Amino acid sequence: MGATEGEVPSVDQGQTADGDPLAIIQQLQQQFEVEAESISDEAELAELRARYLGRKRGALTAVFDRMRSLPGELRAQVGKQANQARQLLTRRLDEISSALAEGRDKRCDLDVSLPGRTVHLGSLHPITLALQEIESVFTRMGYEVVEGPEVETDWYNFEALNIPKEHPARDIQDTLYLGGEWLLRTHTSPVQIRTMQRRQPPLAIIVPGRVYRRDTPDATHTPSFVQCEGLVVGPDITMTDLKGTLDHFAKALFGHETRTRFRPGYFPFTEPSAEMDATCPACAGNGCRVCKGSGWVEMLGSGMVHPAVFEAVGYDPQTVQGFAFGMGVDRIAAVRYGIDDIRTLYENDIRFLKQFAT
Ligand code: 2NM
Repeated sequence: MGATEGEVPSVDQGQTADGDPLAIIQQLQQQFEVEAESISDEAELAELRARYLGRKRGALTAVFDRMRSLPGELRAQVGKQANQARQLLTRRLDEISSALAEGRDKRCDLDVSLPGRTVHLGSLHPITLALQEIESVFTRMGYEVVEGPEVETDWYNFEALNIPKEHPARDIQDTLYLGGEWLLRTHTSPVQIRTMQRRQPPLAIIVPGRVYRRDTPDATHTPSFVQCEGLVVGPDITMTDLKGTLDHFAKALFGHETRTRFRPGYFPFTEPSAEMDATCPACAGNGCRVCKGSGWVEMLGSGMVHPAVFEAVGYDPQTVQGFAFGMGVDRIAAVRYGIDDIRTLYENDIRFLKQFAT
């Protein structure tokens, strides 16, 4: 504080050199201004207010008190001056109070006018996005989503699926063996086997999950990838059910104008087997980078479940039939999003993944 509290009492007692009340008021105002300059916090401000305007020890209050003993005309004059001074001091004290409040905001470095900081949220992986859409199409048709273990036995991964011992798919070059009968599943079909063992038909399930193969990575292969298989079992399930269901799936995923074609295929666990192509969703079948100019994209493999598979799980192939299908979710995602090398989907480069933020 520039002026100390001790300087005021002389005025407090109403004693100035000439004792003129008007001069006292003027002196008080000047003195107040000097002291007001150095106020730096709330407490000092309260002290200043009390010292000039306080009911008990206010210097200006004292002037009002002494006014009563003055002769009529002088009293009116002094009263007017004192009132003006009180107004002035009050306004000045309020100004200082607001200034202090503003300063308080500044001290905590809060500039409410600054634009907000952008919070970068993560986003779903394109494979997850594609899988969610695939699951959505099938659950809307009444399918259940089932999952199962990635470490499997030879029986669940091969034997039960009618894949004989000499079959090339069992070759050490395709399968990652863990020792003994254990291996990393090469497809999600063992989950279908487990589900059929646990439950009786009718059954309509899709089985998404990670699978493993001893492959050398290239634009269309990765040693681990996400697959989604499906299985329907019931009395009188036919190839027509398969075609109608999978054609609907293609249209639901790629758009209603999509057409499909079925080519003969081969899987040990289905007979007959068929590969399904869809018209390229990127170019409507005219030919482009995504479909390598052909107008068609490979979507999935499918077929009628082989009787040997039903026998392996204890179903009677004379009374139940079924169809099954399987697709690489990464390949579906690649077609869907125009990605020409599926390895990109497994590198997790944040600059790539960011593009799928919604
Ligand atoms: C495919 C193609 C064709 C398939 C078969 C079965 C099971 F367990 F029922 F025998 N599950 N999945 C299947 C059939 C999978 O993937 C390309």
